[in-house]
Amino acid sequence: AALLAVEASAQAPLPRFDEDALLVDGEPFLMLGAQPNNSSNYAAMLDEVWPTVERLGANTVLMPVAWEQVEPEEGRFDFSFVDVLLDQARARDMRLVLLWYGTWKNTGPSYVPAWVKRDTARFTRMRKADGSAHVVLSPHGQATMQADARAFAALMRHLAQVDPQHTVVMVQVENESGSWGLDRDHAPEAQALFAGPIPQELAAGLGIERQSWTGAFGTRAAQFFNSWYVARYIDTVAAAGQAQKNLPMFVNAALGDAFSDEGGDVGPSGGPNWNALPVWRIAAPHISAFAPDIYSRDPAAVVKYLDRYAAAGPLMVPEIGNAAEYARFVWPAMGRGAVLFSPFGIDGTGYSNYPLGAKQLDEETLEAFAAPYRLFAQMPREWARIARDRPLWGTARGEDGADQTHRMGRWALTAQYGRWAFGEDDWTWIERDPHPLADVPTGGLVAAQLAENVFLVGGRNVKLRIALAEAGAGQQGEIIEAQEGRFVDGEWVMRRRWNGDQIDYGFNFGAEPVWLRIEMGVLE
Ligand code: N0T
Repeated sequence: AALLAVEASAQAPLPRFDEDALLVDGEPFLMLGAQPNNSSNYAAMLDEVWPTVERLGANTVLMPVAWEQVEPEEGRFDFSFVDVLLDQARARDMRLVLLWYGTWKNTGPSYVPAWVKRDTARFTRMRKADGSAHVVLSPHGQATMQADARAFAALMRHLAQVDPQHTVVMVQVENESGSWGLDRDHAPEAQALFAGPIPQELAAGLGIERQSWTGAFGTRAAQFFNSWYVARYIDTVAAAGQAQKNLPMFVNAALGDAFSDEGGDVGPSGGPNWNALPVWRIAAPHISAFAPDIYSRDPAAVVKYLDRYAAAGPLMVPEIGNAAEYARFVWPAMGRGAVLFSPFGIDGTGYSNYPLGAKQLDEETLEAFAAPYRLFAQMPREWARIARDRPLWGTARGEDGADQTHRMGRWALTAQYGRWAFGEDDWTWIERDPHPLADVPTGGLVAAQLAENVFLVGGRNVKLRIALAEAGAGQQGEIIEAQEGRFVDGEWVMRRRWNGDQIDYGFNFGAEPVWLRIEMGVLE
């Protein structure tokens, strides 16, 4: 029997993308992620990781594995941390996404082994225009690329041997690649490439004539030149890993301005910022997803980032600030079919990356993320299937807290924030205190249209109204019924009906998120 079990698990299908859905064990899967702080990737730290991850209710941990830790001396590999991590994750029924900290970590080489840092002749750094060194390793460094690819392939070979059940479902290759503070390498070899034409593959992929970099890209020439070579390099590393174990791989982006690249605020030059994705997609065919690291607290910018990255393939948010106000962005992310959402800095080490995230990861902050996670954790696979198959809408409270309306078929759905459950705004005959959340950046909902008149809605700290988008003469929308419940194995299971006060003034979602299945009708 034990042998049979091993054989069965050895045949577990590889995680893979099917269109924009992530299949794990052959079925759509939603990663409710938690990313610990940068230096928690040691066995001695894991006791300070799991309690916080579990408080969040995550089902997937995004954990760094650093080149320096797995290849401390050239050619000698040590995967003992990976083994401990796998054991402890399995004991908690947790999936893993490994983050390969190699050549680029927030662009810099901080996580490469000391033998790489010291040998600047073999492992070349970028050069500024005056010839001086920039700290970032050059994407033109063939020796660096081969060494990084070899180490990464060794990691993936190890996973092929020790993880037949695919506890590790995805791998992030490098971290926030590109270069801050320098647009491209100016070493002689790079100068020569930049003086030459763009690669034929790039011209063909973009459907343009082969021409000079500046002819093709104007003011973005240096950025896209760097993007091409960084992406080709990372694709080589990813391919070397996939030859050992063919897991889906992704890259993450330190983001520039959400709305425009005109001003040159594009994040680190060469990284997978949204404006460089057309170049990245051609250069890096082994990368399945391009993922935004979100540290903007401006809801309009967050939604813009989500739209841009959702348009470029499967949407994944491997990092978002861990302050409470970011938690509401889980709703617009899920409403765009996200397969991963993960706040950054989830552990009990006490480290805070404020002003990016929370000053302190206190109970109230954790609860802001844990509450929506409890909702999706009721049916992560059911939700992932619905998200793949049905029209969706997801929204979070904006800066001004104004109502938001979205049309789904014949229906207009409106989200309202900071309202008392009972009564209408224009009631003047009774006094009311302002709602305690009137000015608090919380609240949001996600809706899936299951059938023309049937919606599945989940939300928190939000009131939902549904009305006919265009009511004909004498027509009005009517609630046929609203059931709280969840899907189990594709079947809806009701817990209770909502009626009376619970729906007379909109569907009121409070602090504890629930799923509602709402059927509307037309009264005429
Ligand atoms: C993130 C995290 C971690 C001009 C920061 C964000 C993580 C990395 N970097 O805590 O280091 O490993 O991916 C960079 C945000 C830069 C904002 C600069 C605005």
